Amino acid sequence: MSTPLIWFVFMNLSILLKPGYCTETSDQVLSITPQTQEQVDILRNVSTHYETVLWQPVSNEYISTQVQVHLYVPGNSSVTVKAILQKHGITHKVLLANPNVLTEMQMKNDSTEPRSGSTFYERYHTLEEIYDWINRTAQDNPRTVKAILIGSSYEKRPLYVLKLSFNDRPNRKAMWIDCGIHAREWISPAFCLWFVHHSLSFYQQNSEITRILDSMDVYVLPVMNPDGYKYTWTAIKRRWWRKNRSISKSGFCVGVDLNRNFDVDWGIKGSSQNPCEEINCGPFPESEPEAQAVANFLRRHKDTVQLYITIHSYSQMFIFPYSYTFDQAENHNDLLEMVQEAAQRIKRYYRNTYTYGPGAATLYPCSGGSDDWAYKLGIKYSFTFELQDRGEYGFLLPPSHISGACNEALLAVKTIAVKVLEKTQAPANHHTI
Ligand code: 0X9
Ligand code: ZN
Repeated sequence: MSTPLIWFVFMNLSILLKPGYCTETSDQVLSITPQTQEQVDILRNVSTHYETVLWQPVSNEYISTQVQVHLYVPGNSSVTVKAILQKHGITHKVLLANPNVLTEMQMKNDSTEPRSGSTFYERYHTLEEIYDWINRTAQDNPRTVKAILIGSSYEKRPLYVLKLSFNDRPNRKAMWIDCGIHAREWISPAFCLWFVHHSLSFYQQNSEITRILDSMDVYVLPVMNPDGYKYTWTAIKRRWWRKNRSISKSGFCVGVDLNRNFDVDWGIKGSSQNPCEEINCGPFPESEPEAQAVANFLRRHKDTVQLYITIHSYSQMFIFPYSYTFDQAENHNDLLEMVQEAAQRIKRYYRNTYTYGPGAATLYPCSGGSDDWAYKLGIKYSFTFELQDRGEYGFLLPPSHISGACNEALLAVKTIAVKVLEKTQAPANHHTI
């Protein structure tokens, strides 16, 4: 070999061997749509036997033909996983080529960076920051906001609900919004903060929020799963945690899916008794202190709470009961009309698409969810919102998208709450002589 050729080979080798050069070794999120039952089986196998995380669907039992799967593949499994896919003719797209960069972007709290231009509500916050915000919000608004301690988490963190109450008319009705059941869905707590901020800033400025707050108290639980949320902030590889952090009896696995732990058809569909699984329903209904605290509070307030909304992500969907059965809810048409109107307004104002319908038929059949439980408790207007996006960034929605995602969801909450008022408020009292 001539000297220049040796140099050429050597120099290129040194580039190739540089750490991080080879994209095959970085973490990625793949999008795969299985075409046949054989491909479904292979994907199920890959997601259980290799170090991967299913972003969507949440559990491999929901993988089926023609349904998009979003699979997080860490760098060290990348070559093997892609080889298996290729061997079986399963094509994939790279959804996110560098999720770690996006994760860091979400964690970067550039409040000290004045040029960032984003407000407090346009950033994601650590659990400690959210607790501080809860305290500050209650302290700064003593006449309208109260922080109510409704219980504590498995790791003994407090569960605070903010009660927004703008007048003290007798027989006031109420609505409830909870966020952060699932730890990795960071846009959800961000929405609860956004909603409270909007309520406090636009009462008597925006007609819809004014009408709502004049007629209802609002209970907001910003983080239902504080232990899980905290955990997702502690290391990049923990960013995908979904459940709470309770240790199973065998001590072998951690975490119960709080949205499978409610006492409605508990443990039957779309859930697992295996504590190692993402959709573990726990040892018995309301076994988890977080679910029990919410259930106890709602049981105590069931005569006033008329509207229940629980905030999740991602996929842009408005879901209503039932998820545990394909039976139609008794007020199905009212619920459908409400979400349809919310989706139409979002389309009109923000040009974004939300799908909607009863959970079992629209998403998947599933027992133990908080929406069905609240509905069966008697809260006849009960919804699960799945916020942005539809998989472009998934759980890694950049901070610059928070305002868009939250404004859409806010419009939906207001649309539905106003409709609930129209359906439930007694018509003006005409005095007869
Ligand atoms: O599976 C869930 O808990 C929710 N989807 S998520 O991707 N955020 O995990 C949907 C819940 C819908 N309602 C019920 N299953 N009851
Ligand atoms: Zn969720």
